[in-house]
Amino acid sequence: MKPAHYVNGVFAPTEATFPLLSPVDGSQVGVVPEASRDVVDAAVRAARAALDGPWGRTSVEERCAFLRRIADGIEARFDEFVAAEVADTGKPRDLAATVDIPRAIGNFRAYADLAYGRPERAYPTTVPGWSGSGQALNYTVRRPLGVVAIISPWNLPLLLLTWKVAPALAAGNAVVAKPSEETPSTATLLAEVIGEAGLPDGAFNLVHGHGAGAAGEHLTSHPGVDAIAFTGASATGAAIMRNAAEHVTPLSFELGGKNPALVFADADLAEAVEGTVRSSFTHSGQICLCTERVYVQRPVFDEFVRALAERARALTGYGPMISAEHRDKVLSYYRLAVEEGATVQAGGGVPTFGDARDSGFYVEPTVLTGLPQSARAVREEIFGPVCHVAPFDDEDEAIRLANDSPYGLAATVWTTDLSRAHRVAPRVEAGIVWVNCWNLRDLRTPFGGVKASGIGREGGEYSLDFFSEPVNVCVKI
Ligand code: NAD
Ligand code: 6OD
Repeated sequence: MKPAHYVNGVFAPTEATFPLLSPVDGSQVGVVPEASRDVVDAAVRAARAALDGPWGRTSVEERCAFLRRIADGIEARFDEFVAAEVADTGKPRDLAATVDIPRAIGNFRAYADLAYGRPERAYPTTVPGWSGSGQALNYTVRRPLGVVAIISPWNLPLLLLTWKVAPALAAGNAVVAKPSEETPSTATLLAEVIGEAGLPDGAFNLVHGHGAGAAGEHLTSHPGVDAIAFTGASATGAAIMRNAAEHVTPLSFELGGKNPALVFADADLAEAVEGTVRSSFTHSGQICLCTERVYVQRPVFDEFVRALAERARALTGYGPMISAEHRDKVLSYYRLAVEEGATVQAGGGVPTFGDARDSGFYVEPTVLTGLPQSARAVREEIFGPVCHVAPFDDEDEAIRLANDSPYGLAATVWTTDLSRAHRVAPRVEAGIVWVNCWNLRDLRTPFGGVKASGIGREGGEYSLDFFSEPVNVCVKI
């Protein structure tokens, strides 16, 4: 399968390409087309025409049926999707087969259920002193926003793309999507499946290419785009926002994080250690929800650090960083942390395997201690398999440390004291707080961040709200 643009129901050839490298061994595994401004224009025009054509006249029942067919189509080609995701990202097959691809299928099924079952409100209104019945009925209908641009990152390529495509289509929008330049393959397979599902031409379009000064920027600054849903780095969000300001284009942003974990002395320590191994090192830390700051109550601090470092050193079978550039960024933070005074409790370098992976983009799972809260390695998102562990004395200090960050995406609280959990969770400045668990997802719940971690919420009805506009109708009775 060769990555290709998909515009108006057709895979479009392109002359400009760039190489696709395997993160596992650095070898070239393909080429990716780079969408010019003309290709982006054509995709936006096709999306607009779809809204004016059969797609714009579909009922919610018809759209939900399309979503279910797309889910079935991905499921029917499950192994192909898994292989493509593994090839692009280098992530362990197990992760792609149990998280990425099942969740992509789940996203379409969940939004088929949610959109179909969605009630709207009505308000019977009494108007005192009005002749006639003295009553009116206000009710709300929702209409799609129009042409929506969806821009997604490389870490969970299909999961995060479909997380937005499914509700956008369910709400009746026409989509122009641009996946990350690092991970074009499952998006291309998705376009094939969408074509096979019979979606009207132009309802879903796909363009590939880079972000700044390229396809991503052409798309998000396009005057024909009615809304932008973006997942990626906070700095990219700021750049997109500057372009979107020109046309006052509405946006939904899921951005970076520097997520804290709070481990109280009353926690089940073994569970907290295992939970932190998962939350810091799953997908080699390349998930926006991963824990990079761990605060541990002083009586159990030494024991926790010892156990976490031991588990980190024992990890095997982990995947690489997505690119040489990202590996270098993560390693630069490993070096910076040491310059800033960190003690390296585990990892801190590049592993050697004695095989082709030595040419890949791997870094070691790393546990640091000893940094002040002001250190850049404690404040800035690294997006690799690394966490810094620091002690705290009481609940107030734990909350103060957790909140002392420009970010506010997700937090994890480990305690066996239920009252404490309920006290602490709402005081943490984050969009999502997990207690004694991590990344346990229910797709109906609000998902997103505060501060530099995002704007708005997605998930369940929150996504359907973003991707539609309420229109109030007032009828005099
Ligand atoms: P990125 O911001 O570099 O790129 C994301 C997407 O934006 C890519 O498709 C890229 O081509 C495009 N892009 C880049 N510059 C652009 C521009 N100027 N205009 C338009 N599009 C542009 O992010 P990444 O490196 O792919 O992903 C890692 C980042 O994403 C991390 O910061 C991580 O925390 C964040 N992230 C957040 C969430 C969340 O749900 N909050 C989820 C996953 C990743
Ligand atoms: O689980 C999700 O719905 C979601 N949006 C996850 C984001 C992970 C960030 O890398």
